[in-house]
Amino acid sequence: MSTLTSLAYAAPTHERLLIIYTGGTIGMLPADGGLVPGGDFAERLASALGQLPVAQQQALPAYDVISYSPLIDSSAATALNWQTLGRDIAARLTDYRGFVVIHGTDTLSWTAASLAYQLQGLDRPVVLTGAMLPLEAPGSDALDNVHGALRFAATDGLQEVAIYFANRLMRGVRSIKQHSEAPDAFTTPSYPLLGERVGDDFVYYPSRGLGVQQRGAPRFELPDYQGLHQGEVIRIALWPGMAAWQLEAWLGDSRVKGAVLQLWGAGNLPSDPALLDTLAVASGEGKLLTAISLCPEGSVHMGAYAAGHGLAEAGVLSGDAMTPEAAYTKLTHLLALPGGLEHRRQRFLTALVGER
Ligand code: ASN
Repeated sequence: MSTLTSLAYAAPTHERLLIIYTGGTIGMLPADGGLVPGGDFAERLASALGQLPVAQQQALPAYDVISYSPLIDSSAATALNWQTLGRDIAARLTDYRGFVVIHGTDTLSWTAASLAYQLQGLDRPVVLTGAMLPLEAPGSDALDNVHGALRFAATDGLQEVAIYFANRLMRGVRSIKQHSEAPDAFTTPSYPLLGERVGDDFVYYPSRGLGVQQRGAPRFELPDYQGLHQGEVIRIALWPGMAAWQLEAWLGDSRVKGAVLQLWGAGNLPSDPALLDTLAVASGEGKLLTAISLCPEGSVHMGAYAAGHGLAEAGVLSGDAMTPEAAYTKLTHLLALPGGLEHRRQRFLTALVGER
């Protein structure tokens, strides 16, 4: 981590935001082999924000900036990057009124989901954003996205990890990246927007926020994700004709501790009993298995069809309407915490941060 830079005017830190710059297209600059994460983000951001109309500049909260080192393309992120962010935010929590994480879009929703589990009971905003085009590129979405993220990160009442992108504030643990090019690259398939930009106003809908749904003192869980960042949790998406030996090749590996299975529709498997046997063996070995749908919208209802019956008996936990991100990071999180299989299974089925 490097330089801390402050906006020109002084404000006590508890009235300020902390911006954590981790990399991503938003800050990238052209190099020989293509775009690479660029430095001097605080200065570049200040000059971009200086292009906003004066009234909007005046409405901006004061902020400090931290830049991570190395800056990464978020396609390189692992659970250890999620852990670093969780710990850095937790360590500075009461120093700042809110946090903005500047992140690459490829895995932004994964980081947001992980942070939600780490920062349970959060009492202030943590808003992640990024951009589809670099800050200085013509027609870039970067300035609009950071502007909105700053405004929402200074919003009283927002008490959770959220994503701000293309005028929309979304629950982090309910979001997915849905488009590889369009500016509105993120969506929340199974939860309404937490807020949105309407003209020059940034409107938060508190009745949809976590603050009113489940509250208590912050009860952060910051376990060590070491040992869970090199493929120990896997994600398997079905395809027509998937064979049991293929499932076995993934789940039979002793390094694998958990798996997200993406099944057909409402939670159906091909009718090969050997597939269910393979799942039963893996869960019998103590592996944490969950099923979600391949469809981005809707839930799994294990057992609604004969083709999905038997999953629960094989020890597979219903992931309901959870996103792959929410299910995967939750498995990682629960596996990193102390506790036995039954405790983990119970917690998986419990809504911890509005993820299900
Ligand atoms: N590859 C980039 C990243 O995730 C994509 C982006 O930020 N738009 O870092």
